[in-house]
Amino acid sequence: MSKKLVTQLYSKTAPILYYSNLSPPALSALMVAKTLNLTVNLKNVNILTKEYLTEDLLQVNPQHTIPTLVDANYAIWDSHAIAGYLVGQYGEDDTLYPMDPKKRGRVDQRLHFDTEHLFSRLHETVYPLLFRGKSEICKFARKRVERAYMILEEFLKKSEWLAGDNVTIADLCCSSSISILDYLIPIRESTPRLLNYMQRCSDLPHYQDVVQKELISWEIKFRND
Ligand SMILES: N[C@@H](CCC(=O)N[C@@H](CS)C(=O)NCC(=O)O)C(=O)O
Repeated sequence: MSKKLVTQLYSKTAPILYYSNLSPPALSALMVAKTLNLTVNLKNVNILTKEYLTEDLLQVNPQHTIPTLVDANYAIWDSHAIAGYLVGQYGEDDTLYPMDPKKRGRVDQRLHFDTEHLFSRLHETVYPLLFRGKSEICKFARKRVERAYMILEEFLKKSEWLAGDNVTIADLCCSSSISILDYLIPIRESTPRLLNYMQRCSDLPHYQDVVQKELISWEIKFRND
């Protein structure tokens, strides 16, 4: 495929972010960039039509995953790796991704939890709805998501934010996965800390203009189908 991807908000020197508004990891990467006041050039990729298989992206990232960031001659992918890179490269300090090994270890653990539990459960929930013509979420997927909510509730008994007393990239990454999961399988009163946490996340700068805004795209997508 040789179709050129569309570039939006173009700035000559800013990093390029291969992006989709239906991709929670892409929302996380954008939220991290915005939190750092960093301008990125968005290249919108339609994941529903597998536009991620275009030559453009394959040359940069053979794994062809969204998000992918290209900063001059440096390319990096996986939202969590992008988040850590952006803080190291453009952050004024290490608040969002601490250098202290124990604090960083805690953040890294939550980022892996996002990959292993939140995103993978989101994938198994959404994939059948988007690509296999299913109209209902299967019981097994629902149970696994609810189990993930309970684990998050346990995390939040230890600290106000997912990896400590202040916001880190763990919150910026996990909250976008959780918000889409919550849209599909609502968080219940039985996990009050998680409900309260998501309320606080919704007050974070850029949560509204990145994640909340895109939840509307999700609603439109599912309403139209
Ligand atoms: N762990 C990755 C997951 C990325 C991912 O799987 N993104 C999906 C879109 S939400 C994608 O690119 N799918 C296309 C593909 O896997 O080829 C991350 O955090 O960036």
